[in-house]
Amino acid sequence: MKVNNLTLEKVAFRKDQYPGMNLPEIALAGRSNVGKSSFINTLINRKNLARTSSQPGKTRTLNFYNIDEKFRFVDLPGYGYAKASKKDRQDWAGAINTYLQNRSNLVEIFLVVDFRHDPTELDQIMYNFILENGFSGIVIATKTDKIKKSQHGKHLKRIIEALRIEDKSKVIPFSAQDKNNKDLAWKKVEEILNF
Ligand SMILES: Nc1nc2c(ncn2[C@@H]2O[C@H](COP(=O)(O)OP(=O)(O)O)[C@@H](O)[C@H]2O)c(=O)[nH]1
Ligand SMILES: [Mg+2]
Repeated sequence: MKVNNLTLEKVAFRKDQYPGMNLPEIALAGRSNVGKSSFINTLINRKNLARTSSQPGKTRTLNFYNIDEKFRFVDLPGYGYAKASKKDRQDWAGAINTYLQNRSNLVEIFLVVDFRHDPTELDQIMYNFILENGFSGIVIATKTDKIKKSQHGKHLKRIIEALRIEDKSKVIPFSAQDKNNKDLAWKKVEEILNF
């Protein structure tokens, strides 16, 4: 898909700050620092529209990116930040729940995991939560550039097993660094949006 115009349409702390439900939305969930913002930047060919950070735990907001007035990527707050307090975790769960329960235009949630490591317990919980909410469960396994090609098969298999994924085509190994599978990721997006 060719993208002409994109904006960070809204940064929302609360429900009353969400944009209208006039466009379909694809949300990105995952551990903080896993590469959610980088995934968005790569797909839309921007260096840093979606703010990336080497400091984990930074994004506390829901960021709505408007792509050509056709759809939105929604960068959800990350989880699993080691220094998160109990209140942080409650705030996080509240923010995610509020979004999910109030968004009839949400068409899919991509779970972003780290290709290098086995999915964490929180990844597994999030994945089940995504499936329970009726989404198909697309997984973006990012940072493949950090692993030797000869080891890719092994890492992919471990992710599929840990998340108990039946349909292998649901996992997209990805890299924001070398753009591995950028086209495939776009294809998925277009498929989901019926473009
Ligand atoms: N090598 C490599 N680094 C990445 C990749 N994706 C993200 N990063 C780095 O990981 C860090 C966190 O990325 P970010 O997109 O901010 O993660 P977020 O918290 O999930 O939004 C940043 O330093 C990125 O440059 C990737 O595919 N390959
Ligand atoms: Mg981010």
